[in-house]
Amino acid sequence: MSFASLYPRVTATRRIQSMNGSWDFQFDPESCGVKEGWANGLPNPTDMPVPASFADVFTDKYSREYTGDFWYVTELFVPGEWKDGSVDIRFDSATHAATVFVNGTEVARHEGGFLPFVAHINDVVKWNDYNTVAVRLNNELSWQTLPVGETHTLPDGTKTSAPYFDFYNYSGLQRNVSLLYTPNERIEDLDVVHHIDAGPDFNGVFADARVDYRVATSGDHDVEVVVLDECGIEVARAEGREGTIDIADAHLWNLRAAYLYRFVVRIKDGDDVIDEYFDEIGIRTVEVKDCRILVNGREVYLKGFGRHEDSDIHGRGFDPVVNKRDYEDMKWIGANSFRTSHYPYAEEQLYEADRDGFFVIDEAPTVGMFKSTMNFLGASGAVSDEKPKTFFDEESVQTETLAVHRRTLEEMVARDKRHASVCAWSLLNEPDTTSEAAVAYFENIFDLVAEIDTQRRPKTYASIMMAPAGVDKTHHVADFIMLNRYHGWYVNGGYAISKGLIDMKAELERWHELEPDKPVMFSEYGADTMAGVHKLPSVMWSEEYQVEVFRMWSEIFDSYDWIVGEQPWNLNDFQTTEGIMRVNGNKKGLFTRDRQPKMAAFYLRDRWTAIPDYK
Ligand code: GCB
Repeated sequence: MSFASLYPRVTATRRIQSMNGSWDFQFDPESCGVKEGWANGLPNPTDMPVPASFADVFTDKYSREYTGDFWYVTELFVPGEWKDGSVDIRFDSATHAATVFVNGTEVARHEGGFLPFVAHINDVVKWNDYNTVAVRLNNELSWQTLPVGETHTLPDGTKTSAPYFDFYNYSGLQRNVSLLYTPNERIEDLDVVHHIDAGPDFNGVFADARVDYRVATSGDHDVEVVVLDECGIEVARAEGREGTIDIADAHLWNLRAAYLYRFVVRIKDGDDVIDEYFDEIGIRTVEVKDCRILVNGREVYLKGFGRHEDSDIHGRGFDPVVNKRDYEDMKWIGANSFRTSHYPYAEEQLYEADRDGFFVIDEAPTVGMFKSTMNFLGASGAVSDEKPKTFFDEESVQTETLAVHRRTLEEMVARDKRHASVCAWSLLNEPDTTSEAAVAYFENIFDLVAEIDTQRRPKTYASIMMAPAGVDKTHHVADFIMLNRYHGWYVNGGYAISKGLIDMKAELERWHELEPDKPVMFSEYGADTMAGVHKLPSVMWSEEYQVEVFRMWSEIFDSYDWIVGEQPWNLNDFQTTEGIMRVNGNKKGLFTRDRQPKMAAFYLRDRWTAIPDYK
């Protein structure tokens, strides 16, 4: 797993050949592809761009809604001169489960649609020749997939997804696919932990820093680490697989004022470089203390969003252009943070957040662990009387789902642990925390992350409105309390909005009694709003009403100094499963799906540009 988690880079010793482009594509509703030899070529393919979700490129509903097995096949030339090294195909994501074949032979399997994996292909490849690469994917949801849902079969035999979440169940090869060449003896992992020495005159920007590092390799040769500043000037170096690097007067990574050092790692044999890898690393600390979140020892106030990787036609397919626009919109509005709701985003997003100084709450794809009316039953048709009400009471959840969850967290931390922008982990979104059965499960996964994240970042989960203070049974595991609350929309909507303010304040005071040392932040609140609908006086769905909802929330946030952040739902409107609760998608965006501001975006811009990133 560790090699798979290193972001691919070309260096003195490493090569990358992009496998993005047009692949052959075919649905396999009978799951007969393996038996019928589709791994060697598809009988009746159409072409499909990679990366992209397949759903929205089609014009018929059967294809868009397709649930089950489906295949991607391409031809791959493998350079003969790469024979002396390791050749691997890296899938940045394959949603949700994948089996990879090269020249008809299975080379890898992976479950989980939002994290990378590699297929090692040296043993099956034809060198300096063309090879057939086939991927069988499956996008069905169950209680053992993350995210969680069900798969139903309609009377005509077609399968359909019933997600326990509202975002559309986009799938396919949605991120980059690359062919990697690395030396056989190679760097497989790099771990860094930062300490800063902030003296009495510390201004938050420069401080003497100590970086504890650890390099994992697949051989025995010596390792060197060289640190370059942003001008390419060497500022420190160290020998050995683990040790400490001192950087005097280091330029720290800060919110919206990033600084990145280049850490170059080499395996050496005398003067010969056996392997070289580098990463752009920001030096910063993050901790929770006395009701505050501190970055470099300074108190931050988080302004930002819950987001989605979602855009027109591309679906969840990684699109650097749309992504860039999201960052520009976030900067324009005065944001300094976001949560990767509800799955780990493409690594390119995190590199952008590193460069732009965004505080990222990195969320696992653990959404939908709540069996109730809030699971968008009306929208998705996921109603089932057979299942118990409480998700965590189910035995298979405590065994199989827990194992999947643990493996996913290991992959997420391995991939994202070096990013300065990743300042906190969200291990679940809106789980059912009302039952005792959740307690041991939560302790298990929170302990795991405490153990594997050497930077010991704060950990939390997004709390659902039906598990308020006093009902929620798992908050003891969270380092800070993160609330999704919908006063002004799902409850206390419209004219009753003033009651929302009173009810929310009452709940907040209860939280503070229960957890007097933990800061609280809001990771969701908002109102569905159709861009262009205006009404005086306001009604729900109008742009005027969305502004009123945000004004109400601002009043709440400004009432308590232990509230450390506000992240409304959502940066943009996004696609959902069709249903009675949504008008062609979730419309709680501050921006439309084509990334244009609604009226409330101007309200928030005025508010946020007046609130400093550091208190
Ligand atoms: C939530 C979920 C989010 C939904 C949102 C909504 O609580 O976490 O995924 O999109 O509510 O708009 O209903």
